Amino acid sequence: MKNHIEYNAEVRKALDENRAVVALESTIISHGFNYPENLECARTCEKIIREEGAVPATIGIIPGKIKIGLSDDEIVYFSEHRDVPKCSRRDMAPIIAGGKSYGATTVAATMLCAKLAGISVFATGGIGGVHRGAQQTFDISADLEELAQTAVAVVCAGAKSILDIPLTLEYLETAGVSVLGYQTGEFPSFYIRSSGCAVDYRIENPEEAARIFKTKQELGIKNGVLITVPIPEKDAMDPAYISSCIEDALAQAKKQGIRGKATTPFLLAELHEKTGGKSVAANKALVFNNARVAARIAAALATS
Ligand code: PSU
Ligand code: MN
Repeated sequence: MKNHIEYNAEVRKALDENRAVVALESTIISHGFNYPENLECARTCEKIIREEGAVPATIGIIPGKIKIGLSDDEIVYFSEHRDVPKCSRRDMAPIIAGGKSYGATTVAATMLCAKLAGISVFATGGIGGVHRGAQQTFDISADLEELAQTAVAVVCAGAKSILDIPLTLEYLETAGVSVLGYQTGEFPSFYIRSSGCAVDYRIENPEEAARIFKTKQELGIKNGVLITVPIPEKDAMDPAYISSCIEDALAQAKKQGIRGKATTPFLLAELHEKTGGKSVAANKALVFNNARVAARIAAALATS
């Protein structure tokens, strides 16, 4: 049976030797930032993971297959082409079978690919979640369903308050996903460190995260673990300011009738524009911080 996966040599070797590997997504490259910040961000994440002694594996779809560990040229392609389709779980088979298109993998699709490749730790910025107004729109990110069924530890800065955070946490509770706070008791909300919502468990260091993930595996619990890391204090934005920008972005989305998979990229782009780049700086800082924490967790897992 075809497994549809191509590995870069460095990642393949690290996996064979049971060394620390950290997965990274490609939707954040094609749809999360503009060029050239997206390229700089993707390269810097890889560099940070290497500095910590782990191997980065940026994941995306190249024509006809999943690539585990995009080459630098491929990363350049994803950053220069904002028309690469955003690819979640439901898009994987059609895009790969079609054999022609690249695909920028979301958190959900990247988790799926990481699991297929035997990678346990994945760093990103923020996860998708339950959108505000989901009672009417049914807009709930496939990222949550993926966390419900795929055994990967996702390191993120929580979720943006473009989402309904209390409902997102309710969903994760129903799905049986352990939500951990890395040196915090509060679920972080991306640009700011707080959300007013508690996490299930506070952890203090990478070893604790690794121990929890390993225990979950030993117990045969098949779902993911969410490790939430607050943005570093010095990079956090002013809560009142960002919250008013988010309200504006949501109003704009409603006015323009933005729906479905376009919603999250639209809201991100609106925020980037409204804050005149301030949100981009914060976004980069938190992604880099998550990459570092994820590399340390992967290292702790590899030696446990
Ligand atoms: N949240 C962010 N930045 C992002 C995304 C989410 O702060 O780039 C991306 C991730 O790839 C995530 C996807 O998996 O958006 C969620 O999209 P949707 O809400 O359509 O499931
Ligand atoms: Mn959606």
